Amino acid sequence: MKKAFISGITGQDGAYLAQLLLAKGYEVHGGVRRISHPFTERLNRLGVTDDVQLHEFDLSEINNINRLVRDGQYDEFYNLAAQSFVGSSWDQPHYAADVNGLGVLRILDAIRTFSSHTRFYQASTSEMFGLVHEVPQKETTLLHPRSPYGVAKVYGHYITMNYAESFDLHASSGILFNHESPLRGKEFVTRKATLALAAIARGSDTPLVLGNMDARRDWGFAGDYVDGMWRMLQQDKPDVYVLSTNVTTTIRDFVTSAAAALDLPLEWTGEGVDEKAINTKTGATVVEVSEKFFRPAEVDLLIGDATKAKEKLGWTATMTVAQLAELMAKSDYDLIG
Ligand code: NDP
Ligand code: GDR
Repeated sequence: MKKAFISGITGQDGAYLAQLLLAKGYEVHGGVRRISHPFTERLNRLGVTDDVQLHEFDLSEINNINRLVRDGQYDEFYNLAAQSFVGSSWDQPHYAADVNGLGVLRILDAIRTFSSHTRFYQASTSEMFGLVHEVPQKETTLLHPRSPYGVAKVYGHYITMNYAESFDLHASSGILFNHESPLRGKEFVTRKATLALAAIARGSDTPLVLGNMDARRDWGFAGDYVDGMWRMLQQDKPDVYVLSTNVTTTIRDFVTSAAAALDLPLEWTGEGVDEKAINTKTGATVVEVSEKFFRPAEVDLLIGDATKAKEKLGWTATMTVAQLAELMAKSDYDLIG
């Protein structure tokens, strides 16, 4: 039986990956932070809480990481933990650098020192591409991050490659484009939208208030992406792979699809902060725009080229963005009811 450790097991991807590895017969361990309220909500929703072994873990705590890696002697270590909300990284840039950057080094150094057979996966991100230098973006595209989050993740990405090259570790980095699900954090734009739209469909008259509607993202389903992570660690050699759907969509179009799935037909008027969406059946305002949700620097366009993952890993995304919007909107409708 293989033994895996998932940092960030309480997060969206951690929960789906735990479910996938359990189904493959792994012994699954995960890292959790001690907090003052229950932290297994997502694992509970997938029905796997009792099947995983949880350990106290924090990316900023080097001795804790050393002990876990030394004592665990894991076959695979998936580093999914991070300060993952881009918006917060301007408020807490030092924390983002420490956790998302140096935190990766702490794990790699522990593996190098105490458990060099452990295969390592680093959760890198399309946010590293930032300013658009090439379309679509692939493994070799110039990195130009636009947030403290993205800058810290670039360090994590390169230190993973460096430890693989320097110390012959099986350490791979997945550059994953946005992936969502009914378990997505409520502050991210897709889930924020589906929760608010579901409430409106259930009778609420509080509009959804968003920021930049013109940004474009390449959105896939999280369940597909954790399968890609696992495939990376089954290869003979470590490497870098992009996972994406190769389709890009504006925030506005995602919201329109999610609203349509809840029988809320939208008509958009105005521009910038004056833009809004009206329900064409009732005339009620469903979406408004506020300066408050714009970012100091924006990533305008993300669209990935996952050809390498398809050829080498046999991986492709299975869900379209319209299917994803519908899945999330209907799930939140049921959740609220
Ligand atoms: P989530 O925000 O859902 O989960 C983040 C996880 O990290 C949580 O389990 C959280 O724990 C944990 N965490 C945060 N800070 C620390 C810390 N200091 N020490 C230990 N654990 C910590 O993120 P996702 O599941 O969506 O993403 C997983 C990873 O993939 C992240 O690294 C993210 O940056 C990256 N990524 C995500 C993409 C996406 O579209 N989802 C795309 C590309 C990369 P707690 O529950 O206690 O807060
Ligand atoms: P992102 O996801 O920054 O791409 O990072 P998020 O959903 O937060 O933003 C996507 C885009 O939507 C615009 N936007 C808003 N975003 C939020 N959160 N709230 C709003 O009200 C709003 N209005 C417009 C943003 O400006 C942005 O352009 C996610 C995270 O999962 C990262 O951890 C991961 O690395 C990347 O995806 C790939």
